[in-house]
Amino acid sequence: MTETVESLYNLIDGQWVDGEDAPFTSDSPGDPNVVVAVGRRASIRQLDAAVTAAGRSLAEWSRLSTHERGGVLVQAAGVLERNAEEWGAELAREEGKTLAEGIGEVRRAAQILRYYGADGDREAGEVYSSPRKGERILVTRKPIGTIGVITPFNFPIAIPAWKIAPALVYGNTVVWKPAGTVPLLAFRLAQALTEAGLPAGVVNLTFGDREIGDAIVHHTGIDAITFTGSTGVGRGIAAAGAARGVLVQAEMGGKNAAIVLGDADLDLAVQQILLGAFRSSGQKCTATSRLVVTEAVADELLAALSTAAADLVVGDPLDPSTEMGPVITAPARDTIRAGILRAVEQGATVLTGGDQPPVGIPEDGYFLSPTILELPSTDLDVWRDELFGPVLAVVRVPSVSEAFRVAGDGEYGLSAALFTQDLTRALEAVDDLDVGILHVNSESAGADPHVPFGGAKKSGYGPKEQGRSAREFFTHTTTVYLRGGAPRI
Ligand code: UN1
Repeated sequence: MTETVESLYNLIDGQWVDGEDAPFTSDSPGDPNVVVAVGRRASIRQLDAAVTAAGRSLAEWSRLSTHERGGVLVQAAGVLERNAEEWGAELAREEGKTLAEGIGEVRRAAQILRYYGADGDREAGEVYSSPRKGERILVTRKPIGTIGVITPFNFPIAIPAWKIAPALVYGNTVVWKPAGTVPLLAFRLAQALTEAGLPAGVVNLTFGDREIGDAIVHHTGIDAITFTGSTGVGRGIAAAGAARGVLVQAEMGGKNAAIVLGDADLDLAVQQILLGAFRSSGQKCTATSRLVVTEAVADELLAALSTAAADLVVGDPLDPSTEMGPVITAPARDTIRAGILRAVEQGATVLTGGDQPPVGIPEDGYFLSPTILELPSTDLDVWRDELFGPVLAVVRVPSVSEAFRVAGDGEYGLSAALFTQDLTRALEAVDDLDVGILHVNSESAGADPHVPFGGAKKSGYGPKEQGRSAREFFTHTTTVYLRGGAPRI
């Protein structure tokens, strides 16, 4: 990995161009004095040019076969794989997750590109019988048009890949605004796609803040919007899309519970809950931020979990021995600290961690300690509010039915992790928990590209992501009544 400051450019109509708006710098949350990359934001005029280019390139791109489009994605996967170590280190430096997670994420993005690259080999629609003799009814899929893609900081390359890859393979074109905190990794993905031979204008990358995001959402040349990020912003985009009559896919918050029943394998539960709650410093929409434990095993589980959390090595994300890096920004750190303090004021007991950074950590970075809070009831704000940090709120419950009830309490329903060895209980949870993703005996985070990803209740809006759901969102259907002329008598 180089220590040089990278200069970044917007990608508009196949050209790498300097933005016409204000300059930006990307710093390292582990040491904000380190500048990772610099560039300039796109102007509204440039955003307009990006949308025009995406619209213009649509005809040619959508007319290629899915094999040709998929071939570009597979090539781009190869570029990511070749650069995984270097770009993974850049990811750790720019976003703050550990080196292993950074490299893992670049490889995951490659896997996503490969998966969608092969999607041309899968079924392209359906064939139905007809009530009329000599006729078949086909349902074929077509691209929607130009997709506005707005992505968050926490998976700076995997989430863009899992939105852009299906958009492209189904024949759409893209105008993409990444989170302002992780421009370097966005630039890397755009580089990989261009190096793989993506035609000019098919993916346009525009750096910017809220103004560029709003311009994408409201632009009449944008035919659908896919967004991952905060609930407030997602709902605004959903409303704006509805007003324009365009589809929105919004993947938003979560307040995901791990539920540990009396018969659970407690060693496994501790190990998995640690991963779910503290990997990426808890900055995943799928992170475990609630723990519901039945009384019978509560003391044993909490003692083991608190010790293990306190032992996690917090520090420089680029040091291979680090197990948890910083959070993304100073305001994020301050919000999380305030949330911890408020929980304590409202009666929570700190089992480990707390609002102070761990000792011996560079004070400049945005570090927090892995924190576990035991709550006297579910009335505390920390039970409901998504803090998006390394904070796990715990309640004890007397029974399995109460466990399921409190785990699902509130407006979110993204994922849950159930720890039990009883298949009957696991099947009850499938019915009783109103979540989009249920893990039985594994952590609440994690997602494979071939199966639907998204939440129940207010965690998501519109069609889910991934697998066949991605096809639902990124295509529309034409129903073809097909007859070969007069039926034979
Ligand atoms: C994962 O759990 O590995 O923003 C992926 C997020 C989700 C992706 C989670 N959209 O955290």
